[in-house]
Amino acid sequence: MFDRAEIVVKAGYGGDGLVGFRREKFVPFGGPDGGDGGSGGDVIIMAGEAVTSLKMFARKRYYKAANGGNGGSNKKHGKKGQSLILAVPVGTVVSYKTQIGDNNILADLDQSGQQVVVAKGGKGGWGNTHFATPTNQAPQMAQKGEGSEEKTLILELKLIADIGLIGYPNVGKSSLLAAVSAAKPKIASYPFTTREPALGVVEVEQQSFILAEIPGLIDGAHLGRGLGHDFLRHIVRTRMLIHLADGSSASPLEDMVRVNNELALFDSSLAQKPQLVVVNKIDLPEVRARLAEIREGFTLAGTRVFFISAATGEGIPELMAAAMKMLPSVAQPETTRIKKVFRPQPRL
Ligand SMILES: Nc1nc2c(ncn2[C@@H]2O[C@H](COP(=O)(O)OP(=O)(O)OP(=O)(O)O)[C@@H](O)[C@H]2O)c(=O)[nH]1
Ligand SMILES: [Mg+2]
Repeated sequence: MFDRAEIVVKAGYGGDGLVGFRREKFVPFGGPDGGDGGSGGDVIIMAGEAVTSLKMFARKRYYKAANGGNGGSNKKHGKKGQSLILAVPVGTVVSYKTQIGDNNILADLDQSGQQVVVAKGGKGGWGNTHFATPTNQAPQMAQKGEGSEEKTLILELKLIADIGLIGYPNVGKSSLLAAVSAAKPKIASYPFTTREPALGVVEVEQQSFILAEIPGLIDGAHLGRGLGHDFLRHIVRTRMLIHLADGSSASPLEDMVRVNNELALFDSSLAQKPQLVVVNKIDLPEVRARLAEIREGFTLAGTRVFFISAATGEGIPELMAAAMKMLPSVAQPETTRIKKVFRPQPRL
C-alpha cells in the first residue's frame, strides 16, 4: 500500500567562534575582534507536485546540510551553512524512530509547498569579542560551534484514494470493497475486523477510481477512540465518500448521523464532502421487510439513499456507476489548512 523509504539526515555543524585581536598600526591594544561562527544548515523536507514517488531515496540514503563557516577576524561573522531541502511527493508522512522503537510522526505533508525542518543546524560559536569584560579586555577564549542533529527518518507515501468508504464497524465495508475490486480485506462478523485502511481499484466501463475502506469510525473517534484519529486523516484526502449503513441496525439513519457527527467534530470540512448514502444487507429478509420504512426515514432527512447487498451484489453496479459519474464533478480536496507541527526539540 505504501511507498516507503528510510533515510538518515544530518544538519550542519555550527561554525567556531574566533579568538582574534585588532592589529593596526598606531592602534596599540586594539582589543578583541574575533567573529562568531555561522549556524549550520537545516535539513528540510518539502512536499511538491513535481515529485511523484520516493524512489530516489532508495538510491541515496544519507543527506547532510552544509556546516556553518568559522568566525573571521575584524568581527566577521561566519557564513551560514546552506540548508538542504529534500523534495517529496504530496501525501508523504515523515516520522522517525525513537529510542524505544516508537514511530514518532514529525509531519504529514498533505499540501504542496508544506515543509518541515527535520534536523536543525547547530548554532555558531561566539567569537572572543563577546567575552571581553572590564577586567579581561583581551579574552583568549571563543566558543566552538554546536553539534547538529542527526535522525533516521521514515518516509511513507500514502496512496490517495478518490473515494472513502465509511460507516460504523461491521456494516459491510470490507464486503463491498471485496465485491467491487480485487482487494481482499478480511471480512468477519465482528467490529474492527479491518484495522488499517484497505484500498482497491474499481473499474466502471473504461474508467476507474480508487476506493479506500476507512475503518474504525465510532462515537468518540475524533477524540481518538476506536482506531483513533489516524484514519480520519485519510478521509481528508479523499474527494468524496460512500457512506454505508447496516440495514439490519435498529436505525441505519441514526448510525449515519452519528458517523457524520464524528467527521464534523474532527474537521468541519469533512462533513461537507459529498456522500453517497447506502443501506447494505438488503438480502436479509428482515431488512427487505422494512425497506420502505428506511427509505422514508432518509427521504424525510433529505437524503437520497441507495440499497445494496454486498453479499449478493444486488444494487452494486448502479451504486458504482453513480459514484463514477459523480467523481468528475467534485473537486480535488483542498487539503485544508497547513498543519504546522511544532515539537520542542532538546538542544544538542
Ligand atoms: N447478509 C449480509 N451480510 C453481510 C453483507 N455485507 C456484509 N455482511 C456481513 O457483515 C459482517 C461484517 O462485514 P465486513 O465487510 O467485515 O464489515 P466492515 O464494515 O468491513 O467491518 P469492520 O471492518 O469490522 O468495521 C460479515 O459477517 C459479513 O459477512 C450483506 O450484504 N448481506
Ligand atoms: Mg472491514
